[in-house]
Amino acid sequence: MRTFWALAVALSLQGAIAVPFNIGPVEFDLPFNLVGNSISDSPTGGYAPGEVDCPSDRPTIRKGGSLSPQESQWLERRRTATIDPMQDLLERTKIDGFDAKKYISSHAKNVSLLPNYGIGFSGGGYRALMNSAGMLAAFDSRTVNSTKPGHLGGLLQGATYVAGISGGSWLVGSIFVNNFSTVAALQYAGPGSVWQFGNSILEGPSKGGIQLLNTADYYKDIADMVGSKSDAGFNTTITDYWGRALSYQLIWGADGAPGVTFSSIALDQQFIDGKIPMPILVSNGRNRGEFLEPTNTTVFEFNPFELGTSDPTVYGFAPTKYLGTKYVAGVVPDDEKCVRGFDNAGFIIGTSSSLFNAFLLNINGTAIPKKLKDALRDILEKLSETEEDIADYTPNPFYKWNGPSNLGAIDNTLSLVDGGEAFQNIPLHPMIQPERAVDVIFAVDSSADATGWPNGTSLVTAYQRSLSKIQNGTAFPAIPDQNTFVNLGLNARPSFFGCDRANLTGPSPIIVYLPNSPYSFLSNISTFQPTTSDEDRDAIIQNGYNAATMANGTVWDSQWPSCVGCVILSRSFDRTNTKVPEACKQCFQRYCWNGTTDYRTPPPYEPPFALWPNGTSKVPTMKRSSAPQILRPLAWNFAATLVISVVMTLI
Ligand SMILES: *[C@@H]1O[C@H](CO)[C@@H](O)[C@H](O)[C@H]1NC(C)=O
Ligand SMILES: *[C@@H]1O[C@H](CO)[C@@H](O)[C@H](O)[C@H]1NC(C)=O
Ligand SMILES: *[C@@H]1O[C@H](CO)[C@@H](O)[C@H](O)[C@H]1NC(C)=O
Ligand SMILES: *[C@@H]1O[C@H](CO)[C@@H](O)[C@H](O)[C@H]1NC(C)=O
Ligand SMILES: *[C@@H]1O[C@H](CO)[C@@H](O)[C@H](O)[C@H]1NC(C)=O
Ligand SMILES: *[C@@H]1O[C@H](CO)[C@@H](O)[C@H](O)[C@H]1NC(C)=O
Ligand SMILES: *[C@@H]1O[C@H](CO)[C@@H](O)[C@H](O)[C@H]1NC(C)=O
Ligand SMILES: *[C@@H]1O[C@H](CO)[C@@H](O)[C@H](O)[C@H]1NC(C)=O
Ligand SMILES: *[C@@H]1O[C@H](CO)[C@@H](O)[C@H](O)[C@H]1NC(C)=O
Ligand SMILES: *[C@@H]1O[C@H](CO)[C@@H](O)[C@H](O)[C@H]1NC(C)=O
Ligand SMILES: *[C@@H]1O[C@H](CO)[C@@H](O)[C@H](O)[C@H]1NC(C)=O
Ligand SMILES: CC(=O)N[C@H]1CO[C@H](CO)[C@@H](O)[C@@H]1O
Repeated sequence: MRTFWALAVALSLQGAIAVPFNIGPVEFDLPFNLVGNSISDSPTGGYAPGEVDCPSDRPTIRKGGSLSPQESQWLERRRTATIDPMQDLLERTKIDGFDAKKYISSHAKNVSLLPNYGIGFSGGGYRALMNSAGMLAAFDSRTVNSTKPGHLGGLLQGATYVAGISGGSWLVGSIFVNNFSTVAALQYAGPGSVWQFGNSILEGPSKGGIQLLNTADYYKDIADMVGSKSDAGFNTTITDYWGRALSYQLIWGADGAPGVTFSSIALDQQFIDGKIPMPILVSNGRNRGEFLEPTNTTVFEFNPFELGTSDPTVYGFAPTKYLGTKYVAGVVPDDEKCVRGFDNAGFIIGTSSSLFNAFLLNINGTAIPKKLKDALRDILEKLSETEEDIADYTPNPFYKWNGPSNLGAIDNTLSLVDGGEAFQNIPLHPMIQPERAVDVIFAVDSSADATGWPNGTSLVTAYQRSLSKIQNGTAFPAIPDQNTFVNLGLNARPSFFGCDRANLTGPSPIIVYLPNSPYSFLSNISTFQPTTSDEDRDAIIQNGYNAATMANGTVWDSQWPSCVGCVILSRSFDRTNTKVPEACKQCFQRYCWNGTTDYRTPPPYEPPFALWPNGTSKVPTMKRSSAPQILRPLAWNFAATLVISVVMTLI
C-alpha cells in the first residue's frame, strides 16, 4: 500500500511541476447570476445524508416494466408543453409542401399522436462535456441567433428527455441542477465559478480572476465533507471525492454546493410545470469481482424521481430522494427511519463518470510508455482489489429484491460504475424502453474510438445488446460494423438508423447519430486532458454547434434543418396515416442507412475539416491546445483523484 501512495504522490508532483497553471484570456464582466440557482435540500445542509421521518406512505421499491406514477403525471404536462416549441421549430425548419402548423394543431388534441423525442449525450470526459454543450446550445432556442434560418434552436424545448453518460452527464447535471441554465451562462460565469476548465480539478477553483483558492483548503474542504458522510455511518469510496471535486466545476454555489441533491430537480418549478425536459443519467451495475460485458451488464438510470432499471436482472426502481434508506425485499422495515441527502448531485454525476476502472480495460491499447503503463496498472489493480473504484450505494435499495435473477440481491451494497463502461457510451437505454414510447433519439457521440473521433462503436454495442437475453422486450435498429461506418462516412456527418419501421424486431426509436467531427476546430482532444483554456473550451463548443447544424446548413446540405424536422415527424406520420412529404422522402434517402455494408479495413481515420478547404465559411483555425496530449495529462488525471485520497489520509 505504501508504494501505491508514494507513486500517486510522485505522479502528481511530476504533473504539478511540468504544467503551468493556466487562466484563459476571456474577460469576466458578465453578471454571475446568469447561472441559475441550485436548490440545497439535504436535511443536514451539507454533504452528509441525514435521517428523517418517513412520509406516511413509506417509500417502496417499484417493479420495472412501467413508468412511475410521478413520471406519468409529469408527462401529461410535459407533452402538452412541447406542442408550441415543436410547432415553432417545424415552422422554422420548413419542409417543402408541408404545413407544419396545420399538422400540429390538427393533432394537438391527442398529444400521443405527436412526436415524442429525446436527446442523449455520450461520455468522453471534458471533450464530451464541451462538444455536447455546443450541440445542446445549437438545440436551445435561448441561444443567441439559434432560431435563424439554417439553425436548430428549439429542438431542446420540444424534447421530452435529455440523457447523459459520464462526460455527457457532467453537462446534463450542470444544466439541470443549476435551474436549467444556458450553455452561454455556464460558459461565461467567470472565475471562481463553474466551467472554469483552465483550472485543473487537482488545483481547485480560482478566486477573483487570478487568486487561487488555497489548494490545501480545497482538499481539506473535500476531505471534511466526505468525512462527514463517513461519520454519519455511510461507506465512502473514491467516487465521493471525485464527485465533490467535480461539483466545484459544475454546480453553482459556495464550496461546491454540498447540500444540492439530484432529486432537487423535481422541486424546480419549471420542471414541475413540464416546461423543461426530464434529465436522466446512466450508470452500470457491477457486482463484486466482476468485469463488465456489454451483453450482461445491468444498466441503471437516475432520474429526478427514481434510480433503477427494467433490465431483467434487477427489474426495480427506488425513489431517488430516499436513497440511503434501508430496504428489505422492497420495503422499509418498521423500525427503520428514512434517509435523505444521499443523492448528492455531485455524487450522482460522479457515479456516472467513475472512469477509474475503465483504464483496466483500455490501458493496454494506449500509447503510454510501458514503464508508466505498468505503474498505472499496479495502482488500478490495487484500487480494484479494494473495490474503491466504484460508487458505493450502501444500503442496497434492491437488497432481497428480485432474487435470484438479481445477483446483487444478497449484497447489502449496490456498486455502480461509469455508465460508459462496457462500451455503451451513449445513454440510449432509458429511451429505448417501450413504456417511454420515444420516436427519435438524437444520439450525440463524443467517444474517442479512432484517433479521438467516434466510429459507431457505441451504436454497434447497443445493437449487440438488443440481440442478447438482457434486452427484455426492448428493440434496437440494425447497425453495421465500424468499418462500414468509416468507409461510408456514417460517422463523418449525421446518419439515421431504423427509418424503416417494418424492418425492426419491435418498437424502437429512430436513432439520429450525431458524431463529433471537425468543422471549425480539432475537437478530438484526449479524454484525459486535465485542463482546457477558455479559448479552446469556447472553440470546442462552437465546433459542436457547427457539427449539430452542419455549419448552420452552409456545407453539404442546406436542407439539413428540414431533414431534422422530417425525422422528428416520421413516426408521427405513421400514427396519423399521413403521406410522407416528397421533401422528407429525399431526406431519408440521404440520411437513412439503407443496409449497405463495406467490411474492408479502412485506412487510419483522419477526417478533413468540413469547412476546409471547401470553405463556404471562413477558414477555421487549425490550432490545438498546447497541452501535451498523452503522458502528462494521464498522470494528472490519476493524480487529481488519487492525491485527494492521499491528502485525506494526511489531514
Ligand atoms: C429558475 O429559472 C426560472 C426561469 O428563468 C426563474 O423564473 C426562477 O426564478 C429560477 N429559480 C431559481 C430558484 O433561481
Ligand atoms: C390517441 O391516439 C392514440 C394512438 O397513438 C390512440 O391509441 C388513442 O386512442 C387516441 N386517444 C384519443 C382520446 O383519441
Ligand atoms: C448574431 O447574428 C448577428 C447578425 O448576423 C451577428 O452580428 C452577431 O454577431 C451574432 N451573434 C452571435 C452571438 O453569434
Ligand atoms: C460498506 O460498509 C459495510 C459495513 O458498514 C461493509 O460491510 C461493507 O463491506 C462496506 N462496503 C464496501 C464496498 O466497502
Ligand atoms: C458477464 O459475462 C462475464 C464473461 O462471460 C462473466 O465473467 C460475468 O460473470 C457475467 N456477469 C453476469 C452478471 O452474468
Ligand atoms: C494487459 O497487458 C498485461 C501485461 O501485458 C496483461 O497481464 C493483462 O492481462 C492485459 N489486460 C487486458 C485487459 O488485456
Ligand atoms: C473503432 O473503434 C474501436 C474502439 O472503440 C476500435 O477498436 C476499432 O478498431 C475502430 N475501428 C475503426 C474502423 O475505426
Ligand atoms: C453557425 O452559427 C453559430 C452561432 O451563431 C456560429 O458561432 C458559427 O460560427 C456559425 N457557423 C458557421 C460555419 O457560420
Ligand atoms: C462545396 O461548397 C459548395 C457551395 O459553395 C457546394 O455546392 C458543394 O456541394 C460543396 N462541395 C462539397 C464536396 O462539399
Ligand atoms: C444505399 O446507400 C449507398 C451509400 O451509402 C448508395 O451508394 C446506394 O446507392 C444506396 N442504395 C439504394 C438502393 O438507395
Ligand atoms: C433490416 O433488418 C435486417 C435484419 O435485422 C438487417 O440485416 C438489415 O441490415 C436491416 N436493414 C436496414 C436498412 O436497417
Ligand atoms: C417484456 C419482458 O420480457 N419483460 C420481462 C423483463 O424481466 C422481468 C423480470 O425478470 C420479467 O418479469 C418480465 O416479464
